[in-house]
Amino acid sequence: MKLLYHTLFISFLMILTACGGKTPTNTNENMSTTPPLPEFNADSAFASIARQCAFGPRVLETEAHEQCGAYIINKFQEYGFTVSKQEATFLRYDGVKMTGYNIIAQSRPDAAERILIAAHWDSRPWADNDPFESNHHTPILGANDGASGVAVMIELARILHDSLPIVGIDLVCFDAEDAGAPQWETDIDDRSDSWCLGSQHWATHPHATGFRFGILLDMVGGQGAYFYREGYSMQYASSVMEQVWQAARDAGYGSFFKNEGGGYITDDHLPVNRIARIPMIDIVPFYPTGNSGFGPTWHTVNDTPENIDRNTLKAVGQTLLQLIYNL
Ligand code: AHN
Ligand code: ZN
Repeated sequence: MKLLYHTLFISFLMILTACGGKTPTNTNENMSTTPPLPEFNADSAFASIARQCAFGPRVLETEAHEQCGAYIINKFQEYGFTVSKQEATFLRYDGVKMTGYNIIAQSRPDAAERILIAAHWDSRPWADNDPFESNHHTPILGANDGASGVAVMIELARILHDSLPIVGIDLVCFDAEDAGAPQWETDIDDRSDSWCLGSQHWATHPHATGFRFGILLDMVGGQGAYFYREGYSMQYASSVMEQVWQAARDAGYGSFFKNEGGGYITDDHLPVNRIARIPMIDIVPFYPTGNSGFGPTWHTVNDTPENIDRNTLKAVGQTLLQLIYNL
């Protein structure tokens, strides 16, 4: 008994020390604990990347695209999100009309205040940045370019389900981001509008109002990835960028997020900023050296699950949880 009291007393002293040595005046205030931040599971996110890629390249109007769409919808529904399909006809750079759909998953669909998190779910029909020209017309698996962002959102949905924030969270998978004019088409002067067709459609037909801000996830699973301050994100949503970079530091992943600029990227956040007027940043890697600014596997047949780095997924996913649970 004496030993127990002794131990309790030592414990009490340790708690006091942990509180900075201040004598507690209000037990409630001092004992109240913020619940620990849930852990983003990078293995689950990786498994989702593998699942999406197993269907094959997610090119519009293919069986793989359709099957993967069903998988994504199913997952969000399993985690209690309200899911809808936003169908559209897209006009590709070469004049070919293609049908597809954005996938919209909402928590608390009636909440007036909302956060938008998005990624594209289609994959590029051509590996036009592959070192081998013979691969240029091969569709890519897009493990990093497409599946990684969707996988992070699915893992977020799994976690959020257990403890829904008051603010509504809208996870939007944009279609038809990655069918922009291929590099071999050299006589197109303005190719920027040929990308991001699903987000262009969404920005003119948003499914909800009340968005405080948005975060786009693009290629968030690459090896050696660092996220720089992308130009349009700085231009349209610098305060969102500050919040996210701060959350990264708070979560212990600040080293992945650089303070230098990373160029201007035409991506799904651009129509959201310009047309829907929602301040949205792009978490997109920048590789200062190499065959592309987006890393060695970008738009090559090597954009496969084995070239994904779980540490990158974890850094981004844990940062998002840090942000969401401290809004
Ligand atoms: C451009 O290359 C102009 N934008 C890149 C957008 C993109 C493609 N993100 C993923 N794939
Ligand atoms: Zn791409």
